Amino acid sequence: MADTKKDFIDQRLQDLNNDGVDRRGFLKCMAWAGTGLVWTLSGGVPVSRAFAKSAGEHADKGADFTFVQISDSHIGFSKPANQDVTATLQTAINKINKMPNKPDFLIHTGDLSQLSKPSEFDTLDQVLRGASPKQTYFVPGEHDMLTDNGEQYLQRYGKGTKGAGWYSFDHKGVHFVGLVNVVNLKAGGLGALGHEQLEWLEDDLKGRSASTPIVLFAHIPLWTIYPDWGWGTDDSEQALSYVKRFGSVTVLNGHIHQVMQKIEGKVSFHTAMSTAFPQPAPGTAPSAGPMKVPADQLRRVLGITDVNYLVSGSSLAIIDSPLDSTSAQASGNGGGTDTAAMASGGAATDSATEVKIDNFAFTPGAIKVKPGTQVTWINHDDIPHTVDSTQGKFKSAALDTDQKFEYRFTEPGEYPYYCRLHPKMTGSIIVQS
Ligand SMILES: [Cu+2]
Repeated sequence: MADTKKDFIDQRLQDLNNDGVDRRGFLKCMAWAGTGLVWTLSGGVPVSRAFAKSAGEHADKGADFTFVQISDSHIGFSKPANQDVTATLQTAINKINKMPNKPDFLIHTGDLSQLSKPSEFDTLDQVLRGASPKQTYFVPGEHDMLTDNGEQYLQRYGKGTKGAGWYSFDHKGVHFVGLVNVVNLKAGGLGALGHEQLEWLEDDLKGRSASTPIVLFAHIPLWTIYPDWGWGTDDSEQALSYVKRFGSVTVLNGHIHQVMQKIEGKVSFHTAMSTAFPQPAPGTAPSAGPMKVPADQLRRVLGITDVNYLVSGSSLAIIDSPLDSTSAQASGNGGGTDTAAMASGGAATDSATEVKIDNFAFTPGAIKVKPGTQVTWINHDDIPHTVDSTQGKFKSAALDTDQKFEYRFTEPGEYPYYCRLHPKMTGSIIVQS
């Protein structure tokens, strides 16, 4: 595992050093400072770029239309990584409003809120009401489904959608599909679309001409970026098989709070930055999670104050020094446990009754207890987690920082559990007399 991580980082550094020259089928990670992605469609082919440094530069001459992707606003988050996420979202909207060519609409790729609270959704709505594009298309992130399995999200943002909120629409000859991959996640797995949605997608695309440009968007990446951190979707291969025959396919995601891009044949994959806080690059920290950077750097990793950009062909190019963003990570999510060691460790033999949730892991991962023991889980992360029995025997609410969940085990047996928001997080309680 450590070697894979090291290879990945080596590969990444090599990519960053190759002057942004893109190669087909080559995974490419970019330290890109931009808070939203502007998509320009010319002749049906989407071209992305970061916000212009000053309005008037690169004014999208001759474009069919433009739209802007924003993501991961996490309204309600107030931890050290960014204590005012509403202000940084507002800055993003201000920039959008100053664009010389007004975008036709916005796409928000999920994690609108931090804890699915009505007040958080209200704040988001209020900020978006000030955006010059009056239409925003949403898909939910796992943070938008915390309290009620997404019912409130559907009421507010999912009118006329199917299932957990998936839908499609056409705009000036381009077919857009919003997909939901954050519900019914299985222990140990990644994001998932599920059978019903896949059937619907196949049907939705069936009658369309192969020359129709297709844009798919979802919260969790629809390509495998880093499975150790759950950055991928279990059944995305099947979804992508339905778009193979199309001449131009663009896949947009959020969730990982940094920009990555991959081009595979006629399909190009892009992730967007967060308007709220950055996350570490894959494998460069003990876990995913909010990354604290020095205050004077925050707006740079969110890309608000000083965005430069280059357009090369249909791909984004690195527009800020990647070494700067690497050094910012050094002050990040450190001080954590060694997840690799933990994953390989067996059951602890003591009768500990407390399980820590830290750096996206349950510690200890497995414990043995006597019947009648009450086990307490405490979340030490800046991100909510849950404790869900894989066998349906217990289920916590979303636990915010420092919140606890307790469960008393009476019957001998093995009780595996996981976090339903981050199903890669698993643990087990073994009850033995
Ligand atoms: Cu979790």
